[in-house]
Amino acid sequence: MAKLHPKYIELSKKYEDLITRKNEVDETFYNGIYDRYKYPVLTRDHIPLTWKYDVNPATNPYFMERLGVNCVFNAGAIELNGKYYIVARVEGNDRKSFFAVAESDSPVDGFRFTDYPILLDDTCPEETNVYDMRLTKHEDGYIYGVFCSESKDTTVNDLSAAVAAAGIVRTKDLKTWERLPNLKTLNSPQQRNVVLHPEFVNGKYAFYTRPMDDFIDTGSGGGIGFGLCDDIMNPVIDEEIITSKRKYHTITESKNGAGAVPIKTDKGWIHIAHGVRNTAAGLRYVIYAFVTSLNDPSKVIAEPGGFLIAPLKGERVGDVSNVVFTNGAIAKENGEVYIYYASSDTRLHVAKTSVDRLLDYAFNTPEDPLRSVECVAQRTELIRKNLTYLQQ
Ligand code: M1P
Repeated sequence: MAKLHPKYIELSKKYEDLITRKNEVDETFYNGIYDRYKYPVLTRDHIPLTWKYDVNPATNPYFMERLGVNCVFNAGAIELNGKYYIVARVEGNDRKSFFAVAESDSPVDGFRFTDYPILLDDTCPEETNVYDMRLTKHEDGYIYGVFCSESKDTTVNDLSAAVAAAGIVRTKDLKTWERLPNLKTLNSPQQRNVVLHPEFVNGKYAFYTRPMDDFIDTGSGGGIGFGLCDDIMNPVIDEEIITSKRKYHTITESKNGAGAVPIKTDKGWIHIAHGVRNTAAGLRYVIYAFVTSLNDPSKVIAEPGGFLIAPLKGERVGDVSNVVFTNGAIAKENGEVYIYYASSDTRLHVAKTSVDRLLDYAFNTPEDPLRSVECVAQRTELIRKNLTYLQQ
C-alpha cells in the first residue's frame, strides 16, 4: 500500500468536506429576479490534490505544491444525461489557463473534477493561452466548445502584445475532444467571447462574435456581432452585423461580449452577456440580459436597462477586482435556469432563476433612457403609480 504523508490525509479530508458541502440560497440578497448562493460552486480549493502535489513522501517530503493552481473561474456549462457539467477555466500559478470538466448530480453544489484536465490537440504552435469555453449543444448532434485562443502578437515590438482568436473543439461525451480550425472573421482582426448559436440559421452555423481591433480595446467594434458560416470544418465569417450595441454612458460603454449560449423560449432567445465600463479604479464588468427574435436571432427585441448581476460583497475582490463574468448557463426542461458566473477572475458562483422570471425581467424592466433626467422621470412614474395604488 502507498505510504501517505500526514498532510495528504489531512488535506484529503478537508477536500471531501468542501466537495460534499451543501449549498444554500443566500437569504441576505433579494431582487426577485434570481437567487444568489452562499458558497461558490468552484474555487481553487476544488482542484484535486493530485493535480497540485507530488503525493509520494519519498519525492516530496515537505508535501509542497509542485504545480499550484491560482484560480478557477469563467466556465461553460451543460446538462447531459441528467448530470450537470461545468467546463471551467483553471489558471495555474504560471498564469496559463486550461480547461477542466467538473461533474455533479446537483446544479448548485457537489461539483467534482474528473481525473484529468482537458488536453487539447496541439494544432496551433503559436497558441500561448486558452480560456472561457462556451458549450453549445448544436442541432447537428455535436457539443461544441468555443474558446479564446491567445497568441503573442509578433508584428509589433511590444512584449505584452497579443492576438485573440476563437478556437473550436467538439465532442459527444465531454471526454474525447476534436479540435477544429480556429474561426476566421474576415473583417475583424481579433475575436474574443465568441458563442455558437445552437441552431442553424438559414442552413448555416451562426456565431455571436465580438469584433475587436485590439487585444484589450474593442476599438471600432460596435458591440456583440453576429455572423454566419457555411462550413464548420473550415469556419469563416465574411460579414458580421451588430446585435447588442455598445452605448455611451451605459454598462456597455467600453465593451460587451456574448456570455452563455442563448436560451430558446416561446418569446425569443434570452441572452446573458457582459458589459464593461471604465472607471478610475479600472474596468468594471457586469452581467446583463437581452432577448432576440426567434425569426432572426440577431434582432434585439427586449433590452432591459442596467445590469442583471453586478459584483457584490466578497465577489468584488480577486485577481481582477470588480468583475462578474459569465460564459455558461443551464436551462432545464422544467424552466429553471442556473447562471454560472465568476467573480473577479477568481472563483465561480451560481445564480438560480427561471425562464419565466428572465422573460418578465427582460420585457418589463424599462430600457435605459440614456439620460439622467429621463431616468428620474422613469423612476418618478414608478413611484407615482405605486403611491396611487397604495392609497386605494
Ligand atoms: O478580466 C475580465 C475579463 O476580461 C476579458 O473579457 P473581455 O474580452 O470582454 O475584456 C476576458 O479575458 C475574461 O476572461 C475576463 O474574465
